[in-house]
Amino acid sequence: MDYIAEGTSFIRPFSAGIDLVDGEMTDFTRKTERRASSMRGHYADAAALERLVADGDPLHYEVFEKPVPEEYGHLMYCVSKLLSGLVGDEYFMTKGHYHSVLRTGEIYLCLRGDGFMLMKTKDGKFAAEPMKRGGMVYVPPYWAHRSVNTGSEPLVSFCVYNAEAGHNYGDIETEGFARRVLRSGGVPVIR
Ligand code: PAN
Ligand code: ZN
Repeated sequence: MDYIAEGTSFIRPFSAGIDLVDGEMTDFTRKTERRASSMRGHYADAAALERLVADGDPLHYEVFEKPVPEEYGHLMYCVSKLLSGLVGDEYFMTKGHYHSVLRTGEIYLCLRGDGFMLMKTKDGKFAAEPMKRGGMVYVPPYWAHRSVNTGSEPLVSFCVYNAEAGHNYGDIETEGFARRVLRSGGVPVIR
């Protein structure tokens, strides 16, 4: 097998199932759950978040994966399911992250729901793209990304990114995002 590149494992092809109604990977081998208590420090209204934690600590989102080797050449992919809800006036959202290998991008294909992808760079650029069923969002290299569910049903996406990317959550914990998505007059406003 001298055609196998150094640093890129050879694996057998495989397939995965996605339940498009429930927005879940049906044969996942890893599931990450984030509840209200995992989201401390991210929402503007910390007291509202603590009330949610005390009131059953509801699920905010789940990420379903059948991971591949975290190496150059492989493509990691997942199904991300962000539930509908509010923390104070702020819509449920993901923690958000930069990729540890900053020069790696990502594609999100939205399968269900309504929301936004918020994106930011280290030097202060900001962007927001709508997410809705059938819409694709391209997250270029260097852009941190966070999804926000502004609808009444789960916001579900299929994500694909370089498998060696890694996730840097720490910088977002300290920097935050310049803008938030809030419900104002019953509709989402980015400010
Ligand atoms: C996605 C995210 C997923 C959850 O798969 O990991 O939506 O968001 P957080 O990772 O910010 O908690 C992705 O962007 N992977 O790179
Ligand atoms: Zn990512």
